[in-house]
Amino acid sequence: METVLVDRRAGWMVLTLNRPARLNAFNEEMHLALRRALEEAAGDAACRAVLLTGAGRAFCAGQDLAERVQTGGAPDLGASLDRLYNPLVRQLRALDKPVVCAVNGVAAGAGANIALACDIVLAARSATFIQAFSNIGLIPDSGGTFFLPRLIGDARARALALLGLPLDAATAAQWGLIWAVAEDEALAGEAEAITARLAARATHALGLVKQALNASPGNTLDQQLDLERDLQRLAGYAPDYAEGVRAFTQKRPPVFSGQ
Ligand code: T3D
Repeated sequence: METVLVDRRAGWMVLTLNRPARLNAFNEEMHLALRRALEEAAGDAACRAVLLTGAGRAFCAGQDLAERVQTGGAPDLGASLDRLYNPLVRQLRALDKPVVCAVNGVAAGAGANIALACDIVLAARSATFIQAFSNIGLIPDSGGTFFLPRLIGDARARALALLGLPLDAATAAQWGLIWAVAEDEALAGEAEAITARLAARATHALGLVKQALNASPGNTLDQQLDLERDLQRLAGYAPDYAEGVRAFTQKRPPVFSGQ
């Protein structure tokens, strides 16, 4: 069975984590399959947006703990982060096209934080987000200690990380952890509509938007203004900017090539 299903649509791709019996927990094979699929999306000019979701009743339950039952010496989890989780988070953030995450059910541990690494997160009303790490004696990884305080503030980040309790989707949206909630039966359709809309937009510019926002937390205002100048220069040279202005002045919808 494929651990990541790849479904090519007109201008975009759906990647579905596919280990439903284990709530799509990550084993090494699924890590590598997801990385390969994202590389393919990155290298394919015809793919202008990505939708990430899970098969079955969960989005992803984080690391497959069946692989971590200790039979001998303690594992080096730092090495696992270095080799598998951290490259995946970096890859999602660096992808120069938007990634939508449709959280179709529970997102726990690294599964929650990989969702947060995506650009737009839409969750089913029944979905929950669990910083499950401390429940098994670990700390939030896959960017959790970076994303959580920036998205929802230190007080809420601390409580989620220390208590390891589920956060329902409506509260996650209300707190600003995610973009929005959809009714369970509407989630796939709404996520697909968002992804298709993104795929028809000025892809090159959207990649630059990601770059600017990714850099923002570590920059001073002066540094960020300089970065905006540099990226806007690139955007201004691109064909889609010319098309955007032309379409505006001709009072018609733009037809972006993605360039
Ligand atoms: O190790 C490293 O490389 C370092 C990196 C670590 C990153 C991490 O993600 S650490 C955190 C790992 N994840 C967790 O601790 C979450 C564990 N799972 C849960 O807490 C619960 O399963 C959920 C809250 C996610 C869902 O609960 P519930 O009651 O809806 O389902 P369930 O009955 O617990 O699970 C259903 C099945 O999925 C069950 O299998 P079974 O009994 O039907 O054969 C369960 O064992 C399996 N499952 C769920 N999560 C995992 C899992 N199997 C392996 N690994 C899992 N993470």
